[in-house]
Amino acid sequence: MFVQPVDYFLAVWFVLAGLSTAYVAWDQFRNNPEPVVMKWGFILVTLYMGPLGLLIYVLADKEPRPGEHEAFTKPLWKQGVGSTIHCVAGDATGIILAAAITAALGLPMWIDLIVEYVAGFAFGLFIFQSLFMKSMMGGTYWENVRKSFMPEFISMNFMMAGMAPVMSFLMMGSDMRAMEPTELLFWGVMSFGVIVGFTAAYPANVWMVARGLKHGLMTERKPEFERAEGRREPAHGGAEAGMAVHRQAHARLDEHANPGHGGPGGNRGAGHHGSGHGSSHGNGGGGSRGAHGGHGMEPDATVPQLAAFGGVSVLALALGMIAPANWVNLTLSARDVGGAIMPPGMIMDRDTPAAAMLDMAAVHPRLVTASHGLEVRGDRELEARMENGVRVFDLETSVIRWAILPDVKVDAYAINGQVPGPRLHIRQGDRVRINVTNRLPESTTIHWHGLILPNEMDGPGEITQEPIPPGGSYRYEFTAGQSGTYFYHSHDHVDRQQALGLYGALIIDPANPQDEIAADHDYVIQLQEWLMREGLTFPSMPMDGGQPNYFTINGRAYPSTDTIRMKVGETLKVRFIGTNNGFIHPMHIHGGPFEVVARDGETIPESARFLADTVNVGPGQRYDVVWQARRPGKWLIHCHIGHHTTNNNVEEKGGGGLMVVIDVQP
Ligand SMILES: [Cu+2]
Repeated sequence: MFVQPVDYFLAVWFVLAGLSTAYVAWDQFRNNPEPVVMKWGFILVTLYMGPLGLLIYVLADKEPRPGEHEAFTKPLWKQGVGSTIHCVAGDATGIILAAAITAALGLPMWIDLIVEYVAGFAFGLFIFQSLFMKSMMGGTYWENVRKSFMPEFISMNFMMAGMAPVMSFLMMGSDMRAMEPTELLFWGVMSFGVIVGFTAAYPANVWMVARGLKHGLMTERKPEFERAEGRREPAHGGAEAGMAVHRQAHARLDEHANPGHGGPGGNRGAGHHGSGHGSSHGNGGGGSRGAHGGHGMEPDATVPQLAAFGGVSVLALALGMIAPANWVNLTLSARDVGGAIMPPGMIMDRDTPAAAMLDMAAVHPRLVTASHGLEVRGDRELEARMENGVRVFDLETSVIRWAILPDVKVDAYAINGQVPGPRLHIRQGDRVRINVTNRLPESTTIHWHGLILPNEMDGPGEITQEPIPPGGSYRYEFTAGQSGTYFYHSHDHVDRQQALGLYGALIIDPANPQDEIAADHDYVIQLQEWLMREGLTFPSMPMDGGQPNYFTINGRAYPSTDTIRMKVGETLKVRFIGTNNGFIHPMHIHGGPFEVVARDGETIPESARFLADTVNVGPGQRYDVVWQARRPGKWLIHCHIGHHTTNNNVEEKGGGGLMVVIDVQP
């Protein structure tokens, strides 16, 4: 799914890769005189490396003009490319197939890497390299497997030394959609890994071609007369056709009298192996000693050289496979964290458990079922339905897109499609039943904060009840014996769910209306922090990478918060509710002190009430305060932590976030 800029980039990349591959395939089979295995090598590598594969093909292998392939492909660097191509074509195919399968099976990343190495090596050795050798060199299949083993081992080690760290760091990086084969990002990581692997394996391949250990590029033509007659396939068997190819190639090369060839020994290996199987450029080089025209190569690498190169390749492989485990948790699998997108600043190390990652992961945009602008308010009072004297409320959780500012929308966990959830307004002594249906991608529960009720109605997941699974529901029922300012919130994965919006006000009027501390205006303030980066919403929490950058009162950030309108002399009861999840907000009112009349739903006896102008509203706390409008003008209610009155660290219209204006008329 397209949720990040990289997704669009990758879509373009893979279209280009498709076009590049189509061109290489077309050109290989129509114009390029080389063995079929080599044609497929370039086609596969172009599929994996996209436009880069095409570039390599055109620069190193595509016959520039008819008859020039032999001379064109002779330089050692191109022979090295050819050798790397048939290594990468086999190895990468094995690695990518293994990666897709292990991801689907849900194996831990470190096992993935080992399976990928084995599969890549096997694919390269048994299929690509040995079949390739056999078609070029003749001999039995197992002879070729034996001869290919050491070159393939060295090449594969370097290939994986480059590819493994790319996979480890990017798959267990910040966007773990890279672990899901259903995501473009997975294939993008594979492509990038192949490019890095190709680069890492190339120097070794150049050396091995030069030493006659591996083949590079070759030319294979149909005899002239057959092409002239327009016949697609040689009518006669391999040996005779091979002879014809041989003669013709040599004839061409003589005509071209390539002056650039045969520097002092530099092309020796390429020249040597070319002449060795007699299908290409062959014996022009002064240093060439292999003009015998028979099958097989005669490697001139010494045992110490091979041992040293092999040893270093093993070290490189070990480093590439093991070193990333120092930084990222390679014990996790696609099933543990696949698809999770982490907040940019989250510190993830080799010990970070999958549950921590899932807790902090972004709300996936594909889960959003509705999108609302500023015209839809949160905290709307929910009408009860009467059933046999019981007040019945239906609550339903879901993922919505919610506007906190005109141009900022968060992906929130909502109750009845609003943030905060609907206000439940009841009277002391009411019997209430609340049916909660869960439409979230994860389980949830609801806790009735501060209420005295039967234990099984209290809500803590796995403690008093089984969490409500996605699609499930639970019936809460109790009699409200208390009165005052309360609230409800999720009590399952609270760290994540409440921080994404699962809470709402529960206002209980006293049974005796005389017990209500009266004011001319009554305003509820529910606080919340948000973390939004790169278009994605993460649950904010007091943890690295979880620090919030938006703050809301009743689901809106200033200047989109309400304005409270009143007249001089009138009183305003503000009910602060600590729906904030991980942060404390010293809430302050301008224009003179207020009287604190209730705390946590409990009315404070008259003699103990006190004046203040700031109260620390910690998570879960409630303060009812009564403020009198003494003078006309615009007076603020705001959090006294400066950062909490900004929107993404920016002040607009005098502030942001946790700020409400009281507009007092004379
Ligand atoms: Cu604050």
